[in-house]
Amino acid sequence: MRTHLPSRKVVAVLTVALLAAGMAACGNSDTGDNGDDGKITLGFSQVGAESGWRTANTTSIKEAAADAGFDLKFDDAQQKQENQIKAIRNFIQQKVDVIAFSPVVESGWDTVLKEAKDAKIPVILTDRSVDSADKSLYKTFLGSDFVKEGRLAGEWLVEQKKAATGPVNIVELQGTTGSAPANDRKKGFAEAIAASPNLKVIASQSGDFTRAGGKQVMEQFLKANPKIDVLFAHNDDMGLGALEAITAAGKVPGKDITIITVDAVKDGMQALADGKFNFIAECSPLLGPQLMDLVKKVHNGEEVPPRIETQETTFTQEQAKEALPNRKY
Ligand code: GYE
Repeated sequence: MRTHLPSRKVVAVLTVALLAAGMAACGNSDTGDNGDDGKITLGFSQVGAESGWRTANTTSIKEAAADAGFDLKFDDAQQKQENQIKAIRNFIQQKVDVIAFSPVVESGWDTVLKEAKDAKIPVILTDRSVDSADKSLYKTFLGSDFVKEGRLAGEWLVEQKKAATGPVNIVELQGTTGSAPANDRKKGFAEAIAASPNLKVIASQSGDFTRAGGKQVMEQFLKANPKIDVLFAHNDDMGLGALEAITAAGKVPGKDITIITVDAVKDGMQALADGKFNFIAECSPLLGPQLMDLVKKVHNGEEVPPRIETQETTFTQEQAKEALPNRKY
């Protein structure tokens, strides 16, 4: 019986042809792609999973990388700089095409950034920046203006308390010690309230950007200070943790203590709409699509602006009620 199977000879010819086509595709690597599949490989070192902001940021980055068709190597540093340095060194060893990372703290990056530069792997900073004097160690920094966020929080408070005659006691929950958002939000807030002598920060400590940290430090603040009028928390999560401590101390959050936070993630916006928070300065975590666009550009050797600032707003309780139904994170 005759079959329609191709002869051995035909199979052999086809195989050779397919192999040749495959090799041609692989050999087409003048763009510097390291993988065999021609995809851009992006090594991304994330800070951790400390907050609602961070979770939304990770989702944004993973989704945008998939949409862009990149091969993403994602590492979670669990809020430790040493883990980030290790991850970056791994990316260099694996010869990824581009490295992006959100530096947990500002200082101490020069050596590893120099290693990436020597390996000719472009680096993009996202969300948080570094304090390196040598700006040639990275291509660009995509993220928020944290000083501005702190200033907006302070300016709102100054306006609210402009009729106050007596002292207004403020406690501050700082983010991770040494991180850009903690340093900068503290600075912006302090600048904004500086001209109002009755507004005074009576205690300021790190809650590490976590709910547990916010709760624990607020408990200490409440024990040590009988009169607290205002809480400025450097993110929603610490503010949310502090709510528990405030309620447990028999005080009404949003009334007895005015609460100002930063981020505007869903849980924070809910607390604001419910009257437990009083004001939020927004900080957008949805950096993924813009980051992937930059990755493509630096990979192609295109010039990119050295600083790209995220667009943000602020929310009062009324504005939070309006915005909440459409909030994506
Ligand atoms: O505000 C906080 C997170 O770096 C902007 O980190 C980010 C901050 C954000 O843990 O919630």
